[in-house]
Amino acid sequence: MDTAPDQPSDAHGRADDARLPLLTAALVVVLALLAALTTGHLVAALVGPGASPYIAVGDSIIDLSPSWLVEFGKNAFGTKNKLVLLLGIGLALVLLGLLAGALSRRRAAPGVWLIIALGVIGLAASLTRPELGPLAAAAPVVSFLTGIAVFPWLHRQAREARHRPADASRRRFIGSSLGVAAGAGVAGLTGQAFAGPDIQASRADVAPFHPATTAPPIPTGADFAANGTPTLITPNRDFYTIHTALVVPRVPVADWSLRIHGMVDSPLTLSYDDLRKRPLIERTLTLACVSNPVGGTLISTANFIGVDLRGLLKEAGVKPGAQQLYSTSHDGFTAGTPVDVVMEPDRRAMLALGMNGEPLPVSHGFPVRMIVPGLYGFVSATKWLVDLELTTWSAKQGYWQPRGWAREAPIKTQSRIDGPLGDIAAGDVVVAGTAWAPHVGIDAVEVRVDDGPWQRAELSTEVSVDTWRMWRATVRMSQGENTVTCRATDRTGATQPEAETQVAPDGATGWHSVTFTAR
Ligand SMILES: Nc1nc2c(c(=O)[nH]1)N[C@H]1C(S)=C(S)[C@@H](COP(=O)(O)O)O[C@H]1N2
Ligand SMILES: [Mo]
Repeated sequence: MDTAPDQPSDAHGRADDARLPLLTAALVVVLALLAALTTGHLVAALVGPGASPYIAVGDSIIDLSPSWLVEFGKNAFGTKNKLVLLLGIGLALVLLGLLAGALSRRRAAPGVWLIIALGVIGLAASLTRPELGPLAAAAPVVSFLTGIAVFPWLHRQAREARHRPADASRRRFIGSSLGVAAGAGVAGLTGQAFAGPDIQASRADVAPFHPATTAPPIPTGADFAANGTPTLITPNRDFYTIHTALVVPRVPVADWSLRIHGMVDSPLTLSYDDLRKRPLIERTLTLACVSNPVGGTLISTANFIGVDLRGLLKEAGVKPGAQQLYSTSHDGFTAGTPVDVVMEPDRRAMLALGMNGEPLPVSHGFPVRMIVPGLYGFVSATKWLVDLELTTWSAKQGYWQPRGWAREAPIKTQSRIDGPLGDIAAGDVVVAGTAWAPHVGIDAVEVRVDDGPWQRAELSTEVSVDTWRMWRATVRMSQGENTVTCRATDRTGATQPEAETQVAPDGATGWHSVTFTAR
């Protein structure tokens, strides 16, 4: 049989000979998608990493997901949830590729339609990302053009190879496929390597800081790290990290400015230098996440360097009636913070530029973030901060509020057991842990073994009411299982309630218990 390549299905209806094998057809679709996504990724390196169609679609899925799905993702996969999402999108694309391949064994049209549909989705995702300008459309457009060019081209070669299996057309198809795969690899890796501006250079440029007011040195006995607690100051690399962005925003100092506007007497636009020239202060502050379960580790402490937020807002002149300080990040995250809290004279809220002596790490909000002691991060700790608007509660909602989280969210008094780690022998055992009631202060921690009496723990030296506090106690453990429970009492005199609640809408309550097995 000798069928002309442009007339694959012969007059006798022997269509099977004319059809591409399923795997070949699917491979052609998947290769075209790969080429499309990687060239889009490469262009995104120039116009903004978030413009990469793959990333933009992932970010949009996060923002559009119902809150139960987001919670499920966090619970099921923890901090790996973003990786799972990206792999999930990849898997969905491969499955779509298989399907489109199955439909494109004879004609290229179904695959072309898939590429058009995905192109529209990628373009819509990039255009609706708050952090991306119109230029960002270049990434999905190039992506689409690559896909729409590569697919019919490879498809035609596959068909030709199918009809003249032994000749050069087969080698040509294999060569082209390998070429597309290699080109995609180079484009993807180059895009990854050169994504965005050199943010580490920008960080290095602004270091070091010379705060006019440094934080008091950490007193000895401020933690019980030897007994298993964290150190009072969390090293930057260990500081917990939470954000909705799939790709951490890279905002060089030169491109950064902050607008303070809305219900103010004189709106301000500040450059990084404007902030830096103000008297820099250093404060030791504990930051906690509302999603921290009882016993969880989404809490850390650092020496933040920056400017006093209250002072800045007083300069702008907050008008009466302003209820919330609505902060917006470069990537479109928003948070609403009560104005009366931020303006409390002793609240010590700040715009942080530095963290533990260095410029903010990129993942913690470089160049500038907000910190309000005593409030959960989702209503106060906006990273990559670019806009502060004084407004009313009814005018706007922060990112998490319509997703089932509270409007106002002071950090709840909590305590947790950290140690001992490792093997335990029956007898006297030192149990140690961490307690916190940021901006209120911890007055007591009690522990008990099983249903035994509560016993007062020793507290670490207090650094300030704005930092966590460690505790330790020697308890008697018997051979076998011992369930240790702890509870804290804060400076208002309130003891943590035993009743356990979920993290949503405004933070978990309940006592932390750990069962230790003693030899
Ligand atoms: N831009 C931006 N800022 C953000 C968030 C975010 O998703 N995007 N998450 C908030 C939440 S929920 C918390 S708990 C803190 C965490 O700050 P960290 O990552 O420095 O620990 O950042 C806050 N600021
Ligand atoms: Mo959070």
